[in-house]
Amino acid sequence: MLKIVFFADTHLGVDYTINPKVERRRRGNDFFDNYQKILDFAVASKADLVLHGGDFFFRSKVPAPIVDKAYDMLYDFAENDIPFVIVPGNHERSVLPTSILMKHKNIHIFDEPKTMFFEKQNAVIAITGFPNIRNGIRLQYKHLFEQAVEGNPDADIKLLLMHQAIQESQIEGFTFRYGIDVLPLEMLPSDFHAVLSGHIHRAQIFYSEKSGNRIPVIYPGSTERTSSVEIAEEKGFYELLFDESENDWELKETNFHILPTRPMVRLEITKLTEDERVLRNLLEAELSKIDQNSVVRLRCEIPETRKLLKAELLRELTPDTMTLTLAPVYRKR
Ligand SMILES: [Mn+2]
Repeated sequence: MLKIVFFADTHLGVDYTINPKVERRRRGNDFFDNYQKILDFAVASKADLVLHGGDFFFRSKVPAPIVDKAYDMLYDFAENDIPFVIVPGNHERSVLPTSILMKHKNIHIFDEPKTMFFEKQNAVIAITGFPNIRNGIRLQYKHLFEQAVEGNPDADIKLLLMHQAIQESQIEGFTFRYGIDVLPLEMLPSDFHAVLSGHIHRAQIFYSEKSGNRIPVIYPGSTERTSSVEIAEEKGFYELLFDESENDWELKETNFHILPTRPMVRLEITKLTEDERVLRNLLEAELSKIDQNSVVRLRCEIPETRKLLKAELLRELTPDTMTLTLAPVYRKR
C-alpha cells in the first residue's frame, strides 16, 4: 500500500494575536493544532507523501511570527524524509511567503505549472499542478495543463493538484456549476488517478466520468471552520491508499479522518431593552446553556439593545473557555 495524506485550507493565522492586549480565548491555536495533528498523523502512519491544496495561510501578507511558526513546524516535519508538496491558494495570492526554511529538500512548492515526480514503494508518482488562478480558470486551464504536463514521461500514479472551484463542488446551500471561475468537469484529464483540490471548505468527493473512466475529484475541505457557513461541517483530511494489482496502480481507499473542532454556535438576541441588567441576565443565561468551549457568533439587530453590547460587557460575560464575536448589523432598518 502506498499512502498519501491530503489536506488543504489550513488558513494559519486566523485569530492569532502575537501580543494580545486583552486576555481571552482565541481561535488561532486551534488552527495550528489541527495542522500539527495532520503532520503528526503522516509521520506516525508512515505516509509516503503529503499534499497540501493551498490556502496554507489566512491571507497574503502574513505577520512574520506566524510565517515562522508555520514554517518551523513544517521544517520539523520535513526532517522525517516525507515529501511535502503544496500548491499556493487564493489567500496567499498564489505565492507563499519566502523563507530559508522552505528551501528544505523535502518541501516542494508549485510556483508555476509543472509536474513533480516522486518514487515511492516501486511506484513513480507524478503530481501535476499549478498555483491558484483567481480569474477565469475556465479560459486558462487548457493552456496551464498543457504547460504543466509538457514532455513528461508516463508514471504509475498520476494526480492533479490545484486550488480551484470545480463544477459540482458544493458548499452549504450552493453547488458550483457554470461561470468563468468554475472549472468544467469535462476539461479534467481522463487518465489520472484522482483530481485533488483545495478552495472549497466542505470535504467532499464526486466523480468525473470521461472516456469510460471514473475519476474521483477530492476536496478535503478546511481543517477548521473559517466561517459560520461551515457550522454543520466536520473538518478533517484524507488518507489516500493506492495498491498495485497486475502492474496497475489503483486508488483503493479514501479515508476521511475527522479532526477535533470546537462547536460553533449562532446566538441571536431579539429582545428590545435599554436596561443593561436585563441584557446581562439574558446573555448570561444563553451562554450557560451551550457548550462552554463554543465559538459563538452573537447577532443582535435591535438598535436599542445592541447599543448596550459594548466590548467590555461582552468580555465580562463570556466564559474564559469560549470565543465570542459580535456579528455586524445585517438587516437594513
Ligand atoms: Mn480557503
